Amino acid sequence: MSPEIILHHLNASRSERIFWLLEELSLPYTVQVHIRGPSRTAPPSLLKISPTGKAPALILDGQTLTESAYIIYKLLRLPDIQSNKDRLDVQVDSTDDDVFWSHYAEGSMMNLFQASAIVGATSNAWVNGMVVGQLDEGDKKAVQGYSGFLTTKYLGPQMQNTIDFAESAINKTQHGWFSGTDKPGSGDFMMFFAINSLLAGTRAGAFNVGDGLKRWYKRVLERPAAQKALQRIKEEEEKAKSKM
Ligand SMILES: N[C@@H](CCC(=O)N[C@@H](CS)C(=O)NCC(=O)O)C(=O)O
Repeated sequence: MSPEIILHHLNASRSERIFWLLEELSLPYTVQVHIRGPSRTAPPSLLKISPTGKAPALILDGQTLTESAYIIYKLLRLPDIQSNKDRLDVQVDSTDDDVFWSHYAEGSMMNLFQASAIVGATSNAWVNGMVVGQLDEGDKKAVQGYSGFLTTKYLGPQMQNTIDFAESAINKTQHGWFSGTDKPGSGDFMMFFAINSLLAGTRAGAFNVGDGLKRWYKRVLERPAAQKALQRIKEEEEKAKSKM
């Protein structure tokens, strides 16, 4: 019997990773969408579900799971998945490469990506008078100058380095998956969010993404499970927005 799964999703978030994996595993799931507020943070409804107030959160047979890498680990450890692992087109048992790329995705890429997004959003809010009231022109220039320095001179080059490192690594793989095998594994699911944002999301065109990562992304999007995942995200978000 399939476990009962509820995925708590925040629009434009790391939950994308979990949609893709759930579709690959053909596990039925329901979705609860939480829509970001004007400040781009999660609404209080997510904090009622998840102790961290962050997405994704997954309720698996009544147990609340957070941290996307842990959610992926728990889904891949489900007894039905373990007993079917040879028939699935997913690297179910994590390889060393999967573990490496899962850590890299969050610990090296996303921490810089997120820092840059936060600097961008908060400096705009300051300049627009939403934090300490209206600023005079000199203060606006100072906020813009410092945030511009942080995003373009400090965080930007480091973000580009993380992309270049992933590019060089994917080009060295035999099969073109971060798992190092001929199937996508936890490392691939974890890397999906950053690469999707670089090629089709909020960061599209902002960084130099090489052909190796573009090929990886194309291979992901050719998979029926990834297509179903993106379609489901779109439909669930539209349904939630229409009820607001
Ligand atoms: N390391 C966590 C990060 C979770 C996280 O930061 N999620 C973001 C969305 S991508 C979030 O919920 N942001 C809303 C907020 O911070 O208010 C994971 O991989 O699940």
